[in-house]
Amino acid sequence: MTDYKQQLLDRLENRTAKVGVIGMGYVGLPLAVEFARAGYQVVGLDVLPDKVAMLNAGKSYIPDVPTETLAPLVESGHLRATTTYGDLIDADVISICVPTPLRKTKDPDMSYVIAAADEVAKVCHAGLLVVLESTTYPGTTDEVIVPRLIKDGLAVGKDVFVAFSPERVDPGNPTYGVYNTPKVVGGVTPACVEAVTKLYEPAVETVVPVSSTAAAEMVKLLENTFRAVNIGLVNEMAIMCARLGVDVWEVINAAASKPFGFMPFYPGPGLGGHCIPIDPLYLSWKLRALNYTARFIDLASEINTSMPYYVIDLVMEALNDDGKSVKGSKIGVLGMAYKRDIDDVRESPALDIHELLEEKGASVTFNDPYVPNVRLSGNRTATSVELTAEWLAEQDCVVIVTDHTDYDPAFLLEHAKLIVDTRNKIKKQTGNARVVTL
Ligand code: SAJ
Repeated sequence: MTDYKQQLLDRLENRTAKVGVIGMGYVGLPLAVEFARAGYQVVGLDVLPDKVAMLNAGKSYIPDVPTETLAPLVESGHLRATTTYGDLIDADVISICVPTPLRKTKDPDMSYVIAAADEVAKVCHAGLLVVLESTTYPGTTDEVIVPRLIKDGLAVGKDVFVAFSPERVDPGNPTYGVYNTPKVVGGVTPACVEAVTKLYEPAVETVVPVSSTAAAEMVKLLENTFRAVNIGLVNEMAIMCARLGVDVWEVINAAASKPFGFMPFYPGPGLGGHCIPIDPLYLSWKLRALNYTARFIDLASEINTSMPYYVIDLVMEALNDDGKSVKGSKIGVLGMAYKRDIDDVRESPALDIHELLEEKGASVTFNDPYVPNVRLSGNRTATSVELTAEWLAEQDCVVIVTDHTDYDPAFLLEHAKLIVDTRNKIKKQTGNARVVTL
């Protein structure tokens, strides 16, 4: 009688384990790299052939994974990519890192997870460890992954091993990556926890086991709900401070002098990214099914999604002071990415602001050194314009939406007439332009 748990532990211990990672995106690729660095044989699976071809050529398309890091791992054979699930037939571990977006109706879109789980079921065998990394509602691993793996009579914790481990990738973070960010793991059974801990131990500095997959799923949702709610709080503080004639940035920075019991968050033009605006709504959706209303999540979402409209109000008031209307004005948007120094525009509030200004009749152009072009509604594409003194001078108003480090406040102040600064980028207002800050 084969002891599949021991067989798996041995393969992980001596690094002969073959690890499949499904989804070569901003989560899967950095994870695949750390598994390869740890010495495992890693096969990265993605549905996009172009991504697979680039990876097999040792070229990275994820800014957080330099090509210089990736190439040697491909050359040494520790990492290769494929579009074929059949290549995972002899995997000892399969990690699922696929998107968990929202549908237009704001409820979870589990189609990517289900599609991946159905494919994993086809290559499932005794001795396999499956880890779900995609952020999702509590219960997903037990309710969606497990049933697909045990259909041929395999027993969880004896023949197959199943766990959840939330991804904690912070795109563009120069300090924390997969290796030095503690990894929370929750297993269906104690044997599953033992196996998933053994998997991660050589690939990350710290493994943090919790008692169940639901606990691990909930850890991630607490982390991101914490951010969404606090960002919503500080966005409302910005609106209240504006009503009071108080500088919210001064208030936050002074509050941040408190060495305990306070953590600064900063107001902005809205909440972007594929995580913070979305993950908490997975939790509130799940609780609605249990007849409970997650009021903090709903309120934070309401405030955060209202911020682009608040920015439009600031622009209208600023132009009005100059005797102008939005309609017919030339407005330049600085930064389309959802946060500084990255190229990702998913859920970016800049897209809303660009569209809302156009709807009010403004002629809108944008500059973003990281985003050469963006897709707008109606299948239109807008292209980033060069940030020149001439372009700035042509604008009736310039809106700083993403405070990329590339933007030089002195240059903006020298050449723009009116700046609406939603990120407090223009700390000192010496210069020609009139500046309105969120
Ligand atoms: N934002 C604010 N005010 C703040 C902080 C952020 O308006 O004080 C905005 C940002 O501009 C951005 C959005 O919120 O539009 C999300 O910001 P974020 O810093 O949470 O960035 P993400 O979503 O790329 O990364 C986050 C991780 N960030 C940090 O921990 C700092 C973390 O929450 C998760 O590991 C990751 O999402 C994820 O994948 O869940």
